Amino acid sequence: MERTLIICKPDCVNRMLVGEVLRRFESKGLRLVGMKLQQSPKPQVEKHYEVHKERPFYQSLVDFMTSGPVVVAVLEGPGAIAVVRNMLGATDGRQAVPGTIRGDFGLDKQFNLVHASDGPETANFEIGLFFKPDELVTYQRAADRWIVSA
Ligand code: FUP
Repeated sequence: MERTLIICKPDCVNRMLVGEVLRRFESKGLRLVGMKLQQSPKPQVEKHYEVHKERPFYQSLVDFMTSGPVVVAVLEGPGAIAVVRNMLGATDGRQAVPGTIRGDFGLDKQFNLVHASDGPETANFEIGLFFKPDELVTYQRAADRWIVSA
């Protein structure tokens, strides 16, 4: 089992696509283990995007990510990190393949709806940045769901 962090960005919340995005992940078989709506504090967003600090789009990205509420969530499932990244599609909505979230709903590189962790280390770091341990809930999947074989 793997966990990954997703952020439904301010454009996603503003366009009322949060339910659609979560529906896709849930339908795929990924389990929500943490979720909240928040107005992100600037230092948290700066830490989250620290790897892009020297990039020309960094300031604009931080401004965007603090411009309105976001929904942050942790999803769990086998191979969750790669599965979620594949379902998001390419960073730029113009290049993202139809069928992916960005491919179906976006036309922009910055307003690209959803963030998702890109590897196990990033996922650990990002989950710790946005959630306290007691905000994550572990529960058993029902045996009759037929999503993952034993
Ligand atoms: P992704 O992993 O697909 O979210 O994309 P990156 O890690 O390459 O970029 C992080 C965020 O920076 C993207 F979500 C959008 C933003 N970005 C820009 O705003 N402009 C760019 O030219 C590249 C990325």
